[in-house]
Amino acid sequence: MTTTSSAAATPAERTLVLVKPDGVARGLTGEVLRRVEAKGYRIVALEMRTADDALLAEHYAEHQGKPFFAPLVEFMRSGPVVAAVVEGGRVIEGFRSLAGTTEPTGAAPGTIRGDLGRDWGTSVVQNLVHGSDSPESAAREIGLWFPAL
Ligand code: IDP
Repeated sequence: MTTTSSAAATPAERTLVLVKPDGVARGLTGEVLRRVEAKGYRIVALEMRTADDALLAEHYAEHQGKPFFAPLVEFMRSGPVVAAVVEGGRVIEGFRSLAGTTEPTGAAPGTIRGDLGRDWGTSVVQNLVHGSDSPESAAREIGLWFPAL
């Protein structure tokens, strides 16, 4: 397989990554971004901010009506998050592999959630990071968090 032909290269895509309030509070922002960059992805936008209810209601629109929706929004606005737009070939799937499964207890060692997360006994799963789950979600979420992009 040749890697020199640009015509054969996987087209770059973009995803929205959030270091959630638990990740920021634990000082893990650098570790998360280090893993993103070490994998070969490129950070094309980066911002620390505290999200408000309106942004979070839109961001988590698919979870409205679920029992964990209110605690999830409360958790997500409890402190600053670091939002990043990350670019690379198949980065949507790739970042979700780096993150590991939703529940940190069962997440594979080697993943962000598997290595660094645990069950804190809270009503919402505190799992350090968010990554968009599809090209449609990525486009929608990047538009919400970085409207100027
Ligand atoms: P993901 O972040 O792994 O893509 P989603 O199913 O999109 O997981 O859920 C969004 C977030 O909502 C999770 O990361 C987690 O913080 C929280 N969450 C998901 N399912 C539950 C649950 O059953 N109880 C409490 N919190 C949950």
